[in-house]
Amino acid sequence: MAKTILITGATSGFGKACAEYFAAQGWKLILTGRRSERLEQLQQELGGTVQQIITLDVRDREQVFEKLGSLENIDVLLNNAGLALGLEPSWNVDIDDWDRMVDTNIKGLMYCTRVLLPKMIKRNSGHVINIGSTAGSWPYPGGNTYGGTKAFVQQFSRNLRADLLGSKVRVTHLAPGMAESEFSEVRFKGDIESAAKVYQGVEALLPKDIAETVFWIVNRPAHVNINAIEIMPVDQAWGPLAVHRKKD
Ligand code: NDP
Ligand code: 8X3
Repeated sequence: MAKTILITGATSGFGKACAEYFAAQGWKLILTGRRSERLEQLQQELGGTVQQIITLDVRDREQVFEKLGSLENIDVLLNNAGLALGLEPSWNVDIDDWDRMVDTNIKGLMYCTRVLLPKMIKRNSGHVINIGSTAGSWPYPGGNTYGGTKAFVQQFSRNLRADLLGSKVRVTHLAPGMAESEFSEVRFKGDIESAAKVYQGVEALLPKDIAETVFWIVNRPAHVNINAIEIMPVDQAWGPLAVHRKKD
């Protein structure tokens, strides 16, 4: 029987690529995001595999519980909706940006997980995949709260596993590095030039790379839990620790 995946943030980037990939493999989809017109377009493109589209802002707790609370038989929850805003040093950031990242990347992911987990526990089956980031493990200037939110995703995923021991519900933390999507356009608030510079001369990951990885994760045998995967483009690696030297 076809399985069902619920994707948050299906209107762009990783979420959209996952919708397309899973649809092509015969999965049933529940697609969510704030931009209804994009969800409708995706539904038209993917046809009958789309069970439902749900316009949803994951930051709105009431909305999440109201719109997702009655869903049954979700095999996979892909907690993907998220964003980075700005690359300013912490003493100079717009505090509203920090709030939005916390509300989306942390609280939104918590709400979606909390509303769907009880039914997974009841069925003794299900899989929660949380999209983190290399920024959750590896600091960089301007990563401040974005990296902090993704560190939350990593530890929350581990703690979920601890809670779920004894059930057959699986949890995976997937942490990508640089990937070309609308991510940088959002980070730089529509400044397309700055966004394009991020990927200049680099063969970045593509959303499809993430979709293929998610598909692999969910298709491991039922007794296997992939705890965590970190994935980067070959063109990206860690730098040495930074040292500040006096100019004298
Ligand atoms: P995109 O900007 O292309 O997609 C982000 C998606 O998140 C959109 O579908 C957007 O939908 C959704 N979203 C954002 N805010 C909300 C909200 N409040 N409620 C519901 N949906 C929301 O970026 P990516 O595909 O690259 O990002 C997906 C995830 O991957 C994010 O969590 C990001 O942090 C993470 N990531 C990205 C990397 C990259 O380099 N691209 C690397 C590592 C991790 P809509 O606007 O319609 O609501
Ligand atoms: C996105 C990757 O390096 O821009 O999470 O933070 S990075």
